[in-house]
Amino acid sequence: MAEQIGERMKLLEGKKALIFGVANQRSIGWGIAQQLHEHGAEVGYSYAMEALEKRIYPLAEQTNSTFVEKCDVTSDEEIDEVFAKAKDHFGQIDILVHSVAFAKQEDLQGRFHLSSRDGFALAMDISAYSLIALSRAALPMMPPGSSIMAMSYYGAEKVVPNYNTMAIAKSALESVTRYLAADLGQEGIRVNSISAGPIKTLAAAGISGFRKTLSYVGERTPLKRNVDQTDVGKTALYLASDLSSGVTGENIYVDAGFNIMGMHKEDDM
Ligand code: NAD
Ligand code: 0WE
Repeated sequence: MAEQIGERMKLLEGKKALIFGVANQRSIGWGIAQQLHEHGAEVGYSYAMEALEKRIYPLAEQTNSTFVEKCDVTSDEEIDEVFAKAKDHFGQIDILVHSVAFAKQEDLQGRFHLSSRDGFALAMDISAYSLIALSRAALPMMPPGSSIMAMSYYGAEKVVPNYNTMAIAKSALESVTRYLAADLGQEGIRVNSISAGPIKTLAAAGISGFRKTLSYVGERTPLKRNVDQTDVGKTALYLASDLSSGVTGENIYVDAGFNIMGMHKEDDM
């Protein structure tokens, strides 16, 4: 199908995208990168730690990308640097993808009331505040019609056991999305989030009982399956493109319909 898309029909021809949060070939950010690239966008990558650099280069090559730069989103200096380099390389940014989250291992399990102050602050900084910081840095380079997007999860809205501190950070992220959408609308910039169903990635691998979560959810979605990086990538393509020109401040579920269910006929009562 992709081969049949003529140059003329490509949705993102001439667009420049900068993606934060590709760690490896399983990353949701990589699923997004592939869709954006397939539809003609030029893609740049930013990674958190030196250790990830060698993993990203071969991926970047697959999308003909030469922009791969380190940026720990907790550092204002590193954010300024990566956007200065992006300005030199791309001139402008039409698409900004935030696919970054972190909470301490101990904040993703156990009793919620034991959540620590510093763990809460760290998760909020990396997973929610960073969307504000990256958007501010990108703003001078973003022409009208540009699109910003972030990745969220159902735990932001309903209680998911063990998601704990990360859930509060995702609630904040979704709220940040709305406030940025309201503020940046005057520049013609749209800001949305995608709430993805559980997907086996590096971040998910670090979570005890994640396989159980996957099978539980997969049996209970209307589509009777889990979603994958390509499902998310295709909605990201819609949000990045002019197809979503009238959509901002939204949270779009890409979860095979899990969030609409109130009870599950699979459960014993
Ligand atoms: P991933 O591990 O591939 O991606 C997470 C990324 O966050 C990594 O690239 C990591 O380097 C980056 N990161 C962490 N701390 C950072 C920092 N200080 N500075 C810069 N980058 C930093 O896992 P993923 O599942 O692809 O996660 C991507 C996004 O999708 C996250 O926001 C996650 O919460 C969200 N999400 C994941 C799932 C899932 O089930 N996998 C579901 C819904 C939403
Ligand atoms: O957002 C996430 C997870 C993000 C994440 C993952 C890790 C693991 C390694 C953030 N920080 C860390 N810190 C680490 O040290 N998801 C949506 C995936 C996820 O995480 C869960 C889930 C699901 C789904 C945690 C508990 C319950 C369900």
